[in-house]
Amino acid sequence: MLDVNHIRKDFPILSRTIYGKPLVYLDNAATSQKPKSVIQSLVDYYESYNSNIHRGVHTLSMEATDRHEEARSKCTRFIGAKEEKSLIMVRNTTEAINLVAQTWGKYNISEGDEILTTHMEHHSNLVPWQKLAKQNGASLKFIELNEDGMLDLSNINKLITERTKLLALTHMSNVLGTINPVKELIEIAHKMGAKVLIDGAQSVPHMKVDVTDMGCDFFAFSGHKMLAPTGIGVLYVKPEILEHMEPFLFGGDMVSQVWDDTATWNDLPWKFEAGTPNIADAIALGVAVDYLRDLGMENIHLHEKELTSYALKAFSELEEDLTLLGPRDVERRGGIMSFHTNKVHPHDLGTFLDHDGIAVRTGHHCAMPLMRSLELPATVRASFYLYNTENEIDKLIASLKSALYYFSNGSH
Ligand code: C6P
Repeated sequence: MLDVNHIRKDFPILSRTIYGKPLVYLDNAATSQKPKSVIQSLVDYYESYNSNIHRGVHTLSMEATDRHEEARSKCTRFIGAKEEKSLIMVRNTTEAINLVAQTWGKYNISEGDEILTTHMEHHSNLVPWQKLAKQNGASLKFIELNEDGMLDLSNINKLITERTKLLALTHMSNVLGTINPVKELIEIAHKMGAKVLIDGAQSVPHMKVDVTDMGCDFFAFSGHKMLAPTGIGVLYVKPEILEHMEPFLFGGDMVSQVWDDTATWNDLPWKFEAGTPNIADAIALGVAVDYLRDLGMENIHLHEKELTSYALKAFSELEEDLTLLGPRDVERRGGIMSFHTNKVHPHDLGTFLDHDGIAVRTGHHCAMPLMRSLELPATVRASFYLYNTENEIDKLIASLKSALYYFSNGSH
């Protein structure tokens, strides 16, 4: 089990107050807070060994190169990949998915082909495929959702056909919290000869992920949702696919030999890392991975499951006024609670909560097609992480109760 009181001391921001109240940070699906060790690793880099990597023979450059590549190794082990060279350091999940669309996708998806996705995707796992489909004359198909916010797989064998070249699927929904049966779907897709991309932005920070066991072809995630800084993320590609992929961006560091009119490419994975990378943040991602591994992903997942069960029960008290989205079964969902009420606009509710020190996200959560299918303009979303407590959920519920009272009766 996690010693949450102890853990909270590692996160300086958690001792902040907002409007004189202790911060209750429940916007972890947007970005997580950072522990001291991660923040200190940035200071250490800039104070002690700041330099460019893969270029210098001097000590600073070699130290920075070693630490950068060590971060890649840590991420490789963390997601159960077999080889370091199958991990490309990118800015975030969005860039990772665009890379796949404009390299593998550009050359492997053609006129008449189909890309299968779902109606619970973040725009990052939809818009790049829309663009590619238009570019190459392919079409998009969607797996619909059932009433509980889970994928309706009743007709999956009809949806995945020999025309399907790619299944692009989120591991965990950033709106509904739904955890999708990715392994099962990967098996079905592979039987039909389709490749599978998993958007792991919301899963990697919260549960043990093993891309080898899962069997996916592409897997993307962002550092900033898992204790690391913004601006660093990872794309995993199965080595046998990566070997045959064309580069994404062109320039320094991704080349081997350059002549006036042509060039050859660097070894993997650097072939996909053009220009000076985000060195400090990559190293800090390695430190974030250390922090998560030390706590144990199983323990983190268990803690969040307990918080989710607690929250589901607490929300059931407000059932008459608030509608909660997503599955009720904690085995099928993570700690993301989206809700709405016809009494208050989500933005007003979010502002009210903020005045009680509670940070939540309001809006469409970059999932407009999902919102449209639910016929909702927006929701309020509270999302948990390893440092959250049941007491903070109590505060959320108390604040929601007073908001509902305030907006119905006009006083606090
Ligand atoms: N979702 C949220 O508040 P980036 O922005 O590239 O780091 O991550 C994009 C992304 C992709 N997939 C899923 C499932 C996501 O949740 C996100 C980011 C944040 O829900 C910011 S919009």
